[in-house]
Amino acid sequence: MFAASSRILPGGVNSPVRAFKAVGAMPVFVERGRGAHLVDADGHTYIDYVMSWGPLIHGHAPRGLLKALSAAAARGTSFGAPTELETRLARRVATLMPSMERVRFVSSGTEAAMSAARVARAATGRDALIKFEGCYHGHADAFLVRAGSGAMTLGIPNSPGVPAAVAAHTLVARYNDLASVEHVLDQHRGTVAAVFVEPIAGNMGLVPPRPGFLAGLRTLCDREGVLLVFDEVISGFRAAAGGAQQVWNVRPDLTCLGKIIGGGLPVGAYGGRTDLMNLVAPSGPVYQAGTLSGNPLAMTAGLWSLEALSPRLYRHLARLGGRLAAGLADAARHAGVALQVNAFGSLLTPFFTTHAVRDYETASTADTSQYGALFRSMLAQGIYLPPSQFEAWFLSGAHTDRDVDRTLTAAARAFKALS
Ligand code: KE4
Repeated sequence: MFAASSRILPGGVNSPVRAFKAVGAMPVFVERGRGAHLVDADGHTYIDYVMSWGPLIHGHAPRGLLKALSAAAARGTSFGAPTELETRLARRVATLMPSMERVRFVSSGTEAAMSAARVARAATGRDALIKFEGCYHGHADAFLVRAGSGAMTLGIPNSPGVPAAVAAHTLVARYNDLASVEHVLDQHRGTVAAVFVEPIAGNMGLVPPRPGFLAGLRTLCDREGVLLVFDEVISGFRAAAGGAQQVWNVRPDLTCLGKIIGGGLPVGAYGGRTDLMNLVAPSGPVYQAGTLSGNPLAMTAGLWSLEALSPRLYRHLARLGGRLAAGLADAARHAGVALQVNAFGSLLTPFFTTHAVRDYETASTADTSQYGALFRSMLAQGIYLPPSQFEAWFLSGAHTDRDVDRTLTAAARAFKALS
């Protein structure tokens, strides 16, 4: 299958990280997903910790979602006209994230971030954006500057094809380092439209914000008349029902969403302050549009997913995530393998390094060949991990204690072979 796909698709895949280049293995072709498990084209079953890179907080193919989707599909797949579903999902988003007073749906996190950048530039009349080294906000030109995720994994954080004139407006600071942000703001006073941040960084591997970092960004932005944009494509509805902004009680001016908001179908969203979002066409002059924006099937999947969120789900995710993170650290210690496990709720990344991982620089000290060896050993034992040291592992409501036990047993075996 990979040979056939490689003859027609660049690298044989439709998103780089899926090609397993960074972990020295042949990509798995999936036949189906069920709960927390994947079944590949050869009939092998895996416990899945990619979960489509985050959207599937309820696991693969939940019965209620399939029922809602088949009923929606019977009414038609797309109209290019408003449906009441879009209003209902926007209201649900605004209830969970009160900072999102107005919401616009798009079809990916990339579209959400690039549109939020356009609104921020229009609202402030300024061109520069500040992002953090190792953070990833999708593949729009402005954000492919020292980007994380697949760009970091493949060692192309600054992609060819991005005009120097565009990259020049993207300024880069160090994650978890307010002084670095202050320095950039001092050097570029009056020219910065917005600071874009993953409030919990997931694209250099998982790096939670240090105490005071997010509140510090809010203070600096207020002082400089700069907009604060939270990219909650990963953390939204995952860190908590109200995302990272609820956990740390910091109110951004704009928020970007994706993944969970679509329940596995293509949905992104951006939104925030009414005065800013009223700039968006047709209520204002900032143009942004999309054939499949607000698609009824995607809205149905998003509604089902957000309505199925519950305190019990977050307790389950926190407990299992905690068990998995602690168990990995224990297993590595017993095997004498240097491992730092960063974790937050149902997100985690084990870094093969002795350094505490707080930013891109410390994440880069991780031994990616050891991660590759872990990946291959776990895959052979029926555990499907993110195929990159610089990604987060995702749990879902469908994962069980038995899945975590099996994963830890397999990890102990993998670490022993590494030591
Ligand atoms: P999409 O365009 O892929 O829907 O979203 C881009 C994006 C924006 N912001 C954050 C914080 C993100 O994590 C992402 C996408 N995440 C990656 C995985 N880290 C998607 C996986 C892939 O690129 O195949």
